[in-house]
Parts: sequence; C-alpha cells; structure tokens
Amino acid sequence: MINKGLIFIPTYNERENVGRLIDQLDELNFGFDYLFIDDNSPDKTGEFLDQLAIEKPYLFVIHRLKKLGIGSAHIDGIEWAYKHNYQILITMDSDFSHSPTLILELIKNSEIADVVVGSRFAKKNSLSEWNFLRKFLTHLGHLLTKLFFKMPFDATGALRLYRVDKIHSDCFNIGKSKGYSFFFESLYILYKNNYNIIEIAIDLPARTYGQSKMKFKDAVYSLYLLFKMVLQNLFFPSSFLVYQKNLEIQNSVDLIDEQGWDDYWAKQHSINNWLYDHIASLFRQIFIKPYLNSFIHKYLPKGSLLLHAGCGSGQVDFDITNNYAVIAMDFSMNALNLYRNNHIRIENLIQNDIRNMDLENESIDGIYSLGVMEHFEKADILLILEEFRRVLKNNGKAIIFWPPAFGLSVYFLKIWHFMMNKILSKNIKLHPPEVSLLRSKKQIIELSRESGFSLIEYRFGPRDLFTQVVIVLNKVDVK
Ligand SMILES: Nc1nc2c(ncn2[C@@H]2O[C@H](COP(=O)(O)OP(=O)(O)O)[C@@H](O)[C@H]2O)c(=O)[nH]1
Ligand SMILES: [Mg+2]
Repeated sequence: MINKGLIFIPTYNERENVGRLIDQLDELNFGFDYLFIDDNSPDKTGEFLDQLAIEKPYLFVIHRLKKLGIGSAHIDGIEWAYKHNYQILITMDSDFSHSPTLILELIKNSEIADVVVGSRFAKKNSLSEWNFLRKFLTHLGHLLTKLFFKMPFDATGALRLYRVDKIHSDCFNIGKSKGYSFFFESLYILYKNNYNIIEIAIDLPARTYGQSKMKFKDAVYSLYLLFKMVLQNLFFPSSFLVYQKNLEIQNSVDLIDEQGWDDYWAKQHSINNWLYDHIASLFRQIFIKPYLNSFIHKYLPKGSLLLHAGCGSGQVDFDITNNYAVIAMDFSMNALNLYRNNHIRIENLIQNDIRNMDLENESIDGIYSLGVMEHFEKADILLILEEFRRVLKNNGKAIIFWPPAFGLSVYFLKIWHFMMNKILSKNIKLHPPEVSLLRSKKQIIELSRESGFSLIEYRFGPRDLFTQVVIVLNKVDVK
C-alpha cells in the first residue's frame, strides 16, 4: 500500500499558474505532499507559494538563488523525496500542460512498474496545440532516443512517477544534465539498470499562461549529450550502471595463479594497452555480444541457471545476466571485481579454478566460456570439460568460444605485437600465452568424445568476422 507520496513541481515565473494548479490538486485529494522548487522567479512565484504554504502544511517550497535549470531542479526534488522517505514521487510541469487528473492514472500503474511516464506519442494529435518547431523538436528527440538507445518510451517529457522506494538513489546521481536533457538521460539510466518502465498515453496542450523556458541552446546541448552518451555506451558501457557494490565474492584463498591472471586484470587500464583495450572492447560490444546472445537464446530457456566459466570482466554478457541467473566464476579476484562493476544482476560471484569448481553435481543448466580454452594444455582442457560435465544437468549445454589458429584475431594480435614490440620497442604482452588455439573440427570431435559430450554445433563464420569458433556441447547421459 502506498501511503507516502510527493508531487514535485519546478517553477520559474509561474505565478499565474501555481495557485490554480494547487487548487486543482487539492480537489483531487490524493493525500500527497507537494514540493515546489522555485529559482527566485522575478514574478515572485516563490513568495506567492510561501504564502500558500502557511495554510497548507503539506506544501513545501524550496528557494534557490537563481535559475539553475529544470534538470537540476528535478534532481534536487528527487533527492528531497529520498531524504524524506517517500514511496512514490510524481513530477510534472506547473503550466497545465500536464493535467492533474493524469496523476490518478500514474498512481494506478505504480503497482506494477518502477517508473511510469506520460507519453505524447501513444495517441494521435496529442501535441495539436504546439507550433511546428516545438513539434519537430519533440518528434526528433523521440526518434533519436528510440534509434540510439533502443528505448521505446517518450523520454523527454516531465510527467513521471518514480517508485523511490524501489529505485536505487544513485541512478539520479550519475547523470550530467542540468537542463532539459535531464529527462532522457535519467530515463536511459533507469532503463539500462533494468527498472520496469511503463507508459500512459497523454495529451499535451500548450501552456496556459506565460512562456516556455526552453531555449535553442537546450536543444543543441541535448543533441551533444545524446551523441556523447552513444559513444560512452560503446566504449564504457558500465558507466551507466548502478552496480551491486555489496554483492560479496566467494573467494578461495588456496588458488595458485600460475598464469598471472590477477596481474593481467590489474593492468587492464595501463596506458600502453589503452588503444588495444578500446579496440578490443568495441569489437566485443559490436560483434561478440550479439553473437553470444544468439547462442545462449538458441539453446537455453530464459531464467535458467548458467555458469560463466572464466568470466573475466564480463564485457559481453550484460544482456545475459539480465535474462538468466548467472554464476560468474574466475581465477582472479581483480576480474571478479570488474565483473561486478559491469553487471546489475548476478546470481553469485565465485573465485575458483574451473578445473576444480565449488559447485554441486548436476546443478547447472548451461555453461558459457569465452577465450578460456586456448590458455590451457590439452590435459587441463580435459579436466575442465570433466568438471563441466559433472556440474551440468543431464542435457545441459556448454557453449564455448574458442579462437582458432586460423582466426582473424590471431593475425591481428600478431601484427599488433609486432608493431608494439619490434617497431615501437615496447615490451608488451597483451595476455598470458595461448597454448591451445583450436586447430580443426576433428580435434573438437575427438575432445568431445573423450570428455563424454556430444558436439551439437560447430560454427566458424562471418558474424564475428571469423575470430571465434563456437562449439556447443550437449551432456548426454551415457550410462
Ligand atoms: N526551478 C526551475 N524551474 C524551471 C526552470 N526551467 C523551467 N522550469 C519549470 O519547469 C516546467 C516546465 O517548463 P516549460 O518552460 O513549461 O518547459 P516546456 O513545457 O518544455 O516548454 C515549468 O513548471 C517551469 O516553470 C528552471 O531553470 N528552474
Ligand atoms: Mg510547458
């Protein structure tokens, strides 16, 4: 049951509107508190609100010294809602472009959603009173946020409901916007963090009194921020995540790191490897991630329990952790720390040698592993597959990405090493040695037979630019 709600409204020169708006809100009798943040409006909206507040103990007014922007007002309003432990927060404009009667519908939907947004695109002609330029900007904003963020919502409107009792408050601290771009930036962060967002259809009449505070420079900044966010998402996808700082890593103290993996993960951001890291990361985002997704979805039903064996920093399985219960396992604590920062849902984080895992027999539905096998000798690969077989349920799948000696990335790496070490005379080693690059399909058929798996798919193709062989093994009970 919701018993503590706040309606937040920013104001700048809205004296003609606020009195009537408050009357209408009072009439609807939601029993919510109201918070106004006024930026020292020259028309004395702030003083007028103070007068009303004398008789209305549920009306709060914050005065800021000067016009600091609509986004910054929303951020302050949201922070105030968290500080005063409201369960839900509704935000709207003061100019009657958001009808107070819509609030009821926002509240109705808050039972099933974390965020409810008013959408001007769900109905035809919802912007009929607006001028051409404004309609154009609104539609352009919608088109771009849909196209670049794959976010199907009206992301630039201010009529929203937030379940502050369910949303991590850091979601509102990592954005950069002070102005109108706050709306799409904040919604994208919520979307990326997997909060459940739903829309209600609204009409948006033009404001009653006064004029819009939106300036041309707001549109230009929004466009700039949008492209910046697209790039940021490609190169640093985790920067929008509010991660599970508190999730504990189950560690094994007696591991011996023969191959130097902890050092490898500690050095991730060293300056020498900077360019390589970014090219590799971009490649993983664009090619490997959707490729991996396609295999996982093909062979494993959503929601099943998966093991990511040798998870590293987990740059490619963000979508998977959101749709499956994933146990991430790695040798290196540094890798597991990075993994935790890159994901918002993780079933468990375990430091283990994948040749000897602390997991129950037949407890896992599927395993995936990328760029791991090539670092082990054949005897160890057999030990790994034996462990996979032990922990997988009958009919469980192991999906393995294994770079072959004839793959393009191997040539690329050779050239890179040559350039760095011979031409630039830098002594660079990008990762521990690859002792077992895959050689042939025959090798895999033999390996799966020796380890008691049946090979159900072997793929080498253009979708990842011929860099990985993907092997899908099925555990069949041979008893
Ligand atoms: N506190 C504060 N409120 C603002 C600021 N800019 C706009 N607003 C308020 O935000 C709401 C929406 O602004 P408006 O000018 O109607 O934007 P539009 O509807 O997008 O044209 C109104 O209630 C404004 O008074 C600002 O810099 N500070
Ligand atoms: Mg308006």
